Amino acid sequence: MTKIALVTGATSGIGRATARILAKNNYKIIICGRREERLTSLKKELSEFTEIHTLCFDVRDKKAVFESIHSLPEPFSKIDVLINNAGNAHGLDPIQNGNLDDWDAMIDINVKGLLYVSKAIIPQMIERKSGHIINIGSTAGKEVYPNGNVYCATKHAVDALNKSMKMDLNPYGIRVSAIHPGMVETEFSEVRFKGNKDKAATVYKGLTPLQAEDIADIIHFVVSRPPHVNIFDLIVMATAQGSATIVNRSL
Ligand code: NDP
Ligand code: 8X3
Repeated sequence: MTKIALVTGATSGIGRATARILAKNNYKIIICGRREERLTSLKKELSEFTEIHTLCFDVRDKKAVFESIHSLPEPFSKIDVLINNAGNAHGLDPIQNGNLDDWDAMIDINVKGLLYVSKAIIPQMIERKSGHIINIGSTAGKEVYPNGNVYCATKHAVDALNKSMKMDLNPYGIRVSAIHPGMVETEFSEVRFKGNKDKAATVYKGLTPLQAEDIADIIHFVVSRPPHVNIFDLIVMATAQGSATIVNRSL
């Protein structure tokens, strides 16, 4: 039977690559993000493979999150797979120089946004006693690095929420998985450095980083295991990366 997946942050990077792979693998997909024109063009691209529904909302906007998800038309209303992917880093400053707006953005998007979307969808999964939640964490949720402070804290929170969801949703047979990527070349660093493309490019200079498609492939693998198999916690790094701070720029 065709499954329905909802992907947050589908307008770019890992989320968009995930929507693409799931579309080619018989999922109906609800693609979410704030950039409506990108949602429209992705819908156009993927409609040759599957049915696509777009939801344009900011995950920080509690009301918009619940109204959007509760407004889903019947063919899309029963969500089998939720991919909590929307998120970004904003800034890379020592804690003493941190920008309060950056802190708010990261906490509101990466943690509270993930919680709002989950809260809007979990009740229907509980009712059906089935479902799968994929939380996109980060190696920054497993270790910290200089100047990573608040971003790392938000991804540690995602790691904790993933573990909590696994326990709390266990009685209902809902699968819960976290995927923690290392360096993936997406728009992530452009967002972190506020549109400075040159600075963003230096992050990946001289190494072969992960691509969004590498993570999307893994997400597809995780969601396509048989129902009794729950991959729970997965760290994925480029071969060139030894830790958050150790990168081999000759690979
Ligand atoms: P991108 O910047 O390419 O994509 C981020 C996505 O999140 C966009 O689709 C964006 O959509 C969406 N998003 C951001 N803010 C909001 C918001 N307020 N409301 C709704 N959607 C939002 O980055 P990645 O693909 O790399 O990031 C995806 C996830 O992967 C994030 O959670 C990130 O922390 C995580 N990650 C990334 C790594 C990397 O090195 N790239 C490594 C480890 C984890 P829009 O702007 O249209 O709203
Ligand atoms: C994104 C990867 O190394 O910038 O989560 O934290 S990193």
